[in-house]
Amino acid sequence: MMRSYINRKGTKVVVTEKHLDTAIKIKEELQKLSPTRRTSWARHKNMMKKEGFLDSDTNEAYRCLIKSEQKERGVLPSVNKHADLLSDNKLQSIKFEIGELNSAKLELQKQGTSVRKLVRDVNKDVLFIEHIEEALKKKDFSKVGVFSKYAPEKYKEQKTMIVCLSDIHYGAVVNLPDNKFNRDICARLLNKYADKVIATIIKENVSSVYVMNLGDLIENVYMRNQNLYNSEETLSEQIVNATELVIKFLDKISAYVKVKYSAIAGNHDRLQGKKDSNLSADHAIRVSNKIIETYAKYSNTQVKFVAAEDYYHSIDVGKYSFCFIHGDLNNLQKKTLLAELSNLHGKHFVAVIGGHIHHFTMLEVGNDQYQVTFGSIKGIDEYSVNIIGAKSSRSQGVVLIGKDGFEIRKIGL
Ligand SMILES: [Mn+2]
Repeated sequence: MMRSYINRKGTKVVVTEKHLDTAIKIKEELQKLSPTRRTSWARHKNMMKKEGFLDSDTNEAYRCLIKSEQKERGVLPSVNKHADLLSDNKLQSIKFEIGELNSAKLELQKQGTSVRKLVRDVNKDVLFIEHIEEALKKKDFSKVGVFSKYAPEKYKEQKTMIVCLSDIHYGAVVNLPDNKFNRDICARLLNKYADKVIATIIKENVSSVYVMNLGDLIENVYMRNQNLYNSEETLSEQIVNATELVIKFLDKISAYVKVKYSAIAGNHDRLQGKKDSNLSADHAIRVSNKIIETYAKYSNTQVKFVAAEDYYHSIDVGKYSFCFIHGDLNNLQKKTLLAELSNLHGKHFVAVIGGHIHHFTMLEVGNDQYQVTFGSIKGIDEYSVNIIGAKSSRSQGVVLIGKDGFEIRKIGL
């Protein structure tokens, strides 16, 4: 069937199948470049021209035609199909657009700045919230784990465990000989971590778990210019989908013990890349926390959400106080940090625990007092290899607390 639309002059314009193919692909590519998946139709028309289609338009009738055609075709093309189209040189205009983004550093920075400005504007925009709502509608939070799989032994000392989640970087794509990472691998690793946590719960007779998220939940698409090319999904999708993985993680553990959850923000969670220009509380964790809080409130889960400050949290277990930070705003290798944070918050911390540097370190800075960094879920990336020159294994970490002591433990993944 030939498809057509009415142009501005009131003339009926018949378009070919090939026109529609190309128009849809270009629309999708443009949407990928936009944080709210909006299409710039003026740009679309220009790119269509470059592809040799002079009969496209920017008016409502044309936009409706493309939209209905997309709907009719049902499925949105996969990422692979996009890649095919690009590698087959089928869409020169898209290659040109991306090439333009890639080519000059100056141009890139200019693009980056305008993208960041857009993000800032968009954050205040109701569209961002709509997009989150849209992404959330597809989720099913009604299936909640059953709290019956395990009972701690009564005659043994029952322990508490703080389970840290750090530097998940959901949405990052890494393809190095030493490390592969994407959303599927991310989901598998979190599942594996949950299994290890459950094994520890049973082995150590743990009766309650506090899951502490140390930040960098998402990779973010606006951190560094390169992130445009090494990440998948839009910002809002990353937040929603990463949060869903956290909920699955909490859900799985909460089938064994009661679970509390708190989260603080890392540098990658900032909705504006540069730390000095970012509003102090404008971060992905705020959105993610709201989702988890709502989930905990309205489902009959054993998970309890506990609000933390944006960049700091403390947990008291028995006589011990633990301090949590992401690690980008403080230097965890500086031996006076624990004392400084204790002073600042008026608590005698036995340990300050962070992430950020993506590998496990433990520094004893006093009598049984520690400064600790736990590793990442993401593992090494091009950035850490080329720029920082650091390599490290994937790991997370837990703190086991009993009556007479605590143990900080690295969990390899
Ligand atoms: Mn990180």
